Amino acid sequence: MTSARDAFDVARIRADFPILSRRVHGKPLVYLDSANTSQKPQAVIDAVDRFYRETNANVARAVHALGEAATSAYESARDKLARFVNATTRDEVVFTSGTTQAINTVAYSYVLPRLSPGDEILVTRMEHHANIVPWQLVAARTGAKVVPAPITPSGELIVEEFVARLNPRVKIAGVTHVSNVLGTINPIRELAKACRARGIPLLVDGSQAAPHLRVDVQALGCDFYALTGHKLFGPTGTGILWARREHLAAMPPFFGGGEMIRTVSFDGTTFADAPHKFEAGTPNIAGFVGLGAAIDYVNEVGLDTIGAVERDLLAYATEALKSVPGLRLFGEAKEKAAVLSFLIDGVHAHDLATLLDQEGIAVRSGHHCAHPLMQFFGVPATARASLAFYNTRDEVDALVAAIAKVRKLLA
Ligand code: C6P
Repeated sequence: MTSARDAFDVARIRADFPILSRRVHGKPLVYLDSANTSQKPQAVIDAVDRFYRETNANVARAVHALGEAATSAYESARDKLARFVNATTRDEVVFTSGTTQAINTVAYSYVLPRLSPGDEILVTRMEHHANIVPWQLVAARTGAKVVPAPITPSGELIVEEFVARLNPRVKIAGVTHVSNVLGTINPIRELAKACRARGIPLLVDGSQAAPHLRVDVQALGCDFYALTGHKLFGPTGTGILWARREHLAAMPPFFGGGEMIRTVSFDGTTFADAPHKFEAGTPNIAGFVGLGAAIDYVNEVGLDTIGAVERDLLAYATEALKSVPGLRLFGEAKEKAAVLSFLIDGVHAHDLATLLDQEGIAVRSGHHCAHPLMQFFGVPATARASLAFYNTRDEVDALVAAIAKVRKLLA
């Protein structure tokens, strides 16, 4: 019997992504930076293009034909995202500009009113700044503090240590589903269960999980789930905050303006129900139409297939990189997504990335918006290759060959 992976036709998939056939510095592009932002299939580009050519109008405020068509296209993206994360209802899906806005919404609207001096917000040492800094900002206003749970040298969260820190002062916990630097997949169900048993809400940063894993917020048992559309093969400036209905109902709006109100007078304003009370102003309508198309595309390829293809690529790339002399790999969790951070002895990550770029290979170098994690490993930066289902073993080979070239030059 052929497996989903064997039946996978990567050439056909790659043909769906026009940018993958371009050349960079005269070489075929090898795009290994999908954790930063993913490339977009033609179906997404077409959906955005078609929206502007045929349907463009503002949403939720015009009764004319275009206004209704635009509203229906925009709201149908909400239905798709609600199904994608298995929300209980579509009203649990708040459109945001990305994960960053989603987490800030929870920080200011849910957590800030609940914080007192001495309270704590529990995160982990592997969080992206988007899941640290918003908490620090609200903590600074209230005399609360942000506490990190430790990780192992192989990049796994120490679950017992996380659970041990869930004391009554903790008003929320925030954990990344998948680390953008290490690829570690955190045991969200287990963490959610521990949080729930103590009445502590859990926010999950799903930025790096949603493009690779099946997300089921009900099965995960978390309270908030944030994701970003541009890593999910959709347009930039899109994302969602999923939250349990009861939380959204209890949260005051964070941003005020048009289309989030019920009535406004100088004596006071009443607000629309969730999710609209969190969506002030004209949203990124075409972006969400494009994100809806991206969800259709991902569903068509199938997350199980994507998972199988990427697991295979990760195993291949891990072995290949480990064979490079002087290469240090960061993040060897048992449960891991296709993200490989590394350093080569004697070579700065930025020099490595710059020279790889000359070979047409796009990797990211730097701190990856994870300073505390860099501090943990005692390095200022790493190089990072992040893979998607449109990558190939040949591209991994090209990376390894280019690293060998750089080593000869610099190490
Ligand atoms: N990580 C990376 O190269 P926004 O910018 O809001 O779409 O996503 C922020 C964000 C939040 N959490 C995690 C785990 C992330 O990885 C990111 C974005 C990119 O790793 C850019 S720093």
